[in-house]
Amino acid sequence: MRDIKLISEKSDALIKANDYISERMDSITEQEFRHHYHVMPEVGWLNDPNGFSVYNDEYHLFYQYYPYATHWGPMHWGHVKSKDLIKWEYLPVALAPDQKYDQNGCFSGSAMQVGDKHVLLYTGHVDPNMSFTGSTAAEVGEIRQVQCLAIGDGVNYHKAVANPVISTEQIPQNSSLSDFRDPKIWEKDGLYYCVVGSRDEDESGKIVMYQSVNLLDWSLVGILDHSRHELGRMWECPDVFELDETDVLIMSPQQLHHDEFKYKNGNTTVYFIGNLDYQTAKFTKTAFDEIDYGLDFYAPQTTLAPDGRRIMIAWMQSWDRNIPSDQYGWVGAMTLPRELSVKNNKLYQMPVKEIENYRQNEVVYKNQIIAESTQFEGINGRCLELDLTVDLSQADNFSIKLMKSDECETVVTFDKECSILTFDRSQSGSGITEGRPLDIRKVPILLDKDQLKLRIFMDTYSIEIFAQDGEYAMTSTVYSKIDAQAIEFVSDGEAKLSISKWDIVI
Ligand code: DQQ
Repeated sequence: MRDIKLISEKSDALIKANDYISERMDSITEQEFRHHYHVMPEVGWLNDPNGFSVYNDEYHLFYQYYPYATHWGPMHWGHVKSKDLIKWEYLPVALAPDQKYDQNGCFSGSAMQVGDKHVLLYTGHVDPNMSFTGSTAAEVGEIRQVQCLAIGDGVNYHKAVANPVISTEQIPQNSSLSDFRDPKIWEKDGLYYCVVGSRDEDESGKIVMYQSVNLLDWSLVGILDHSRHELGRMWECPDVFELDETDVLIMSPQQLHHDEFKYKNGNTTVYFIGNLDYQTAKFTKTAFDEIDYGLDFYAPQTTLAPDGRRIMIAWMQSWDRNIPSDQYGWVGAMTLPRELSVKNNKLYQMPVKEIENYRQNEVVYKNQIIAESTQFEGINGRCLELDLTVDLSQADNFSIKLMKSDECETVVTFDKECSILTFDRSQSGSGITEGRPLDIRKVPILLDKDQLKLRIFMDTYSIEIFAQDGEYAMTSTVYSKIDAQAIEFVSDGEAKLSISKWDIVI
């Protein structure tokens, strides 16, 4: 990599953020109201995963971060690293909004190792209307987004003197200058590429691709795909990768029209499977679908593990609603990292195998007939994995009640007649009072020989469900009171249940 000139001194904004967190670190020990095995902020607000990458044999994950409050504000990049994707260590905040081109936020972006350096590519956000304390007024009159470079050693990061490296002039014609963000960088055959989320003049989303030989000079290759008013207004957080001999594009479209089962969350995430032509940037798609059918899953990003696995992580939250954990001084968490695969032109996902190293206190029941409400000794709790197979040949439906107490429950039901799996948190007493009143999601599921297979991961305030060996995923937050620990099974016929349960202990 050619020598790239960097701003060497640390800004006041960066020092202030790190001091603010350090001063509070000792009091962040009240674990009862924090997640145990999901990445979450030390204190304050977290949204999108950023810069998910392997650097010097360790996984690094950055995140959109506003440490000073439990609401979104001028974005910093928080930072954690891990040897195994499950146990994470906090590192200093890597980026703060401190330059003219990112004065109102260092928005989402990505990272990769180049030589012995860790390279970050992120969006500089300038918004003259932002009035958060600490932000300076922009000199331009309109919102502008540009792409910027920072380089570091795994702990400290420095912005390039040449920033922005992709400026407003390089945005294709007919594209918004204010919705141009979230670069994902990768290298192929000695060239660097990045895709950036964009919005067309016609008010529909698109993805733009650039190419570079040296990380500083970028040229436009073309447009991967365009929503044509069918799939949202702005396409955020794109990611492109090769997997199982095909190309995959994932992204997070805003303002999708929902149908009976899909795109319920307003802002959701989709994948395209197909072929990317590196000469024209055209992505020819052969299949597409929503990535996750839960209520809280957004802005996923992937990285390639040293052993060749493609791993995805996402923000386990949705926009546009109050988030009850704010009473404990934090908001937002990541999903479990998930291994992706493509089978029969569909994207499958399963939690990374490393989570199994943290299983403890195994409890197993085999071939139990569920004919009425049933609880099993040892099957309860809030921080655990359930692995179950249900034979439904003698039953029409089957439910699991999770996070149950006398006051609340969250129910997962499979209805055999319609072949639909439903997640229902409407009785969870979760305290979601504002925003989109979305409490129920349904996904049509095909059973194999009447066998329903579920893996369910619960942490303090989350439930992640992987059905039929990862063909379907449903991820949701549930802010039920912490004493809601019971688990109950119900069926209208004679469902035959085999179940294993482990506590997840970090
Ligand atoms: N969040 C970031 C943007 C991105 C959006 C700002 C998606 O870069 O488009 O916090 O959640």
